[in-house]
Amino acid sequence: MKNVVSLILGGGKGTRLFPLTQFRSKPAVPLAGKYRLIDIPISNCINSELSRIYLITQFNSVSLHRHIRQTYKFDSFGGGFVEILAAQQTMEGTDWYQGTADAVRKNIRCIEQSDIDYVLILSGDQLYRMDYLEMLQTHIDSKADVTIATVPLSSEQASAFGIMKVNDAGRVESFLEKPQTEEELAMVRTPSEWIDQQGIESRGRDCLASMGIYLFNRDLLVDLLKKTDYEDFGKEIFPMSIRTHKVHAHLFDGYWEDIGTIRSFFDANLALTHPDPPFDFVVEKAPIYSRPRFLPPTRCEGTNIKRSLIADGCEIDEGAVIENSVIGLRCRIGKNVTIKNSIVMGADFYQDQCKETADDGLPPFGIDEGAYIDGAIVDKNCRVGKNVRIELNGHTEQDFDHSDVLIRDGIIVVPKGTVLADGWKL
Ligand code: ADQ
Ligand code: ADP
Repeated sequence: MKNVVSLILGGGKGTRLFPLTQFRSKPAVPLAGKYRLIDIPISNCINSELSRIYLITQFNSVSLHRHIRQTYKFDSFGGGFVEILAAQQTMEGTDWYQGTADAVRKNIRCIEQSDIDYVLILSGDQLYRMDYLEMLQTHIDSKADVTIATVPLSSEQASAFGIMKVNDAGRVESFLEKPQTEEELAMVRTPSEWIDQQGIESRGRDCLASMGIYLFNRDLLVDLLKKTDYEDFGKEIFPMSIRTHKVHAHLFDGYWEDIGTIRSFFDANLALTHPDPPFDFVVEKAPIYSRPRFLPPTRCEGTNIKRSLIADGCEIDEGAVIENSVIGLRCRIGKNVTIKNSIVMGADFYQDQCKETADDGLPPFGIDEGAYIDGAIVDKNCRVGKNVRIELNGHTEQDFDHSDVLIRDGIIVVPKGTVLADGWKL
């Protein structure tokens, strides 16, 4: 589909994912032990035969740039590409992106090329599998100017999303970004009978949430961005354009998770360890791509592993117990270590291949003998010493605001590169 160009918005600050976003942008946050969040929308594009992809970034984007450069190389015959558009000073302006629409406006030249009819706008921080060609079909069939992908949610969940009300034909009649009160919500509810009539079981859900996935007719998008100074799609462009243009909804009822907070990130990762996970990486015709790293298989020595994902290149020693956890790349786990209900992201390199850290007297990279970890996210390149105990034990967020280790949304987070000496306890 050469007349569709995809723009992935990867430039949000990611403050609610702090400290995972302290040194990296949100789309570069590791997922499921060996992927990064950005692999999801890019793989969905490739699997939907959309291979002209721009990625808009602005914060901490070094590791994101490296990942994209090393992963997504298309052959020179198909015309596909993944190109990064970082915020930069130009002759026309020196501002950073002020919001999602502003980010697209500042890169408008990319979509003004003559052979583009449609622009697909995506978020860089969501976990879902979607065939965007089905959305394009809805868009063409309904002769829409803009189509918004939408998922049914209950009223309790609605305040975190853009909510829209549609008419019988699926045209959006009202749109409110993150309605906070019952009065606001009442203006944008869609009768659950309408959802049932579309062949999707409403199960009491009567709110249609925007998934942050938009398909625009190119000329309209260019026009809207040039003639207004609106900065945000949800807050400004949609509430305004539903009056003047044909905005349609494309209903989606698969698994879709916005990974915007530490809690949603933690829950989405651990859900992948279930025998019947809500998001399945194993779909032969629509794989999720990532960087080929050519790492050796993981070696386990008398380890007890239950309901867990173990990525490539790990070494796990005798007596270790791993339950309901995600263990990332190149992770070294010592003797008699226990890891439960946790995400351990692994390491960017093997310690013995790095001169600076090979013999510096600190605990080795990974999790050393006898350590106990329950309910935590241990970011990359951490060095957890012997018999360290990382567990909540009744502690709250405030108790540890100034410590090396933080508590966010009830989850312990050990930031990237933290060293915890032998015997350390929370
Ligand atoms: P939010 O997720 O709150 O709601 P936003 O913070 O604008 O919206 O983020 C959307 C995407 O744009 C993210 O991938 C983010 O990284 C990126 N982004 C944010 N600011 C940016 C900027 N200045 N420059 C470049 N990229 C930027 C949105 C919609 C809701 C919808 C939810 C669904 O506004 O209507 O329901 O997504 O998750
Ligand atoms: P991955 O995709 O496996 O997560 P990255 O491409 O993000 O890894 O690489 C992570 C970082 O680790 C890069 O900055 C890379 O240069 C660095 N790195 C890799 N090997 C070594 C090494 N032996 N010593 C120090 N840094 C290394």
